[in-house]
Amino acid sequence: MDKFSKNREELQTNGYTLFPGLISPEDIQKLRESCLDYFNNGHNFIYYMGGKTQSDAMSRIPGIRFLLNHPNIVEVLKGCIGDDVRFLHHSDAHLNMLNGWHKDITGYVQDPWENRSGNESFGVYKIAFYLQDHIDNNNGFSLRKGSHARRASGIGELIDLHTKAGDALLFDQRLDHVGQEPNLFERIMLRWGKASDNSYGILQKWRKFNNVKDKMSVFMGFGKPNAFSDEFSANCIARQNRQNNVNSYTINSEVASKLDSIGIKY
Ligand SMILES: O=C(O)CCC(=O)C(=O)O
Repeated sequence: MDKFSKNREELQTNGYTLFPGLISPEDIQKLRESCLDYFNNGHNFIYYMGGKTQSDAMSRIPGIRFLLNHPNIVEVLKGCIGDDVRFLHHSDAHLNMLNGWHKDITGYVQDPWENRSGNESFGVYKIAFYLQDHIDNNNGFSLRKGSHARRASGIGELIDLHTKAGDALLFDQRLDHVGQEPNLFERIMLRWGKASDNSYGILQKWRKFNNVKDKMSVFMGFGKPNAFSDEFSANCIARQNRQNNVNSYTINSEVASKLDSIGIKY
């Protein structure tokens, strides 16, 4: 038994594990300020699902990079995934994004349940930080317990996590999950504004009118050093490049040096 035995067991059995208060209120404040400043003044984000999103966020938003070599986060990643955990070049920051139930792995790894030669076992994870409390609302993260172990969707006990700012959630990217689901009005607006940012302004007014707090989050992808992770990483980089409207990706030098400093390969 070690400090993370229970978390590894939960990750394997339930597909997720939670670390309450892993980062401090000061860290949350720094993340909130950096993300808000970026989304209010940055030019590279895209309008997506009623909100704003930035792919490859670690390269684009310098103020959030401290997460990469944050001692508590590094300890959790190494303790749960392994000392040889890899950064998979995947990071996203979101503001007020809506979405529906999905498995993140869909479209990134051809068959995440197959037994690969060499007995490689799947191990592609996300670590997620919600930058506000979700204790009294259902707009944070909901999931189907154990659904990472099944190809079919929609199976497993429904859990609404109700995280607090500062909690970290580590989950298997095969897990069925959802953030804030759009209601009928929001669905109509999303459909109407699909090809543009037309719906953004109206949806933000709608949030204010209904007293729904802003929602921000930061996600990073890490995995075991194997072919599943390589496949995920390559497809994720391609998706990020498409969203960022660039043809190629090179790891940001500060991102690389932070990872080098704590011995995480990429
Ligand atoms: O919007 C959220 O809170 C969840 C985001 C999500 O599901 C994702 O990035 O895959």
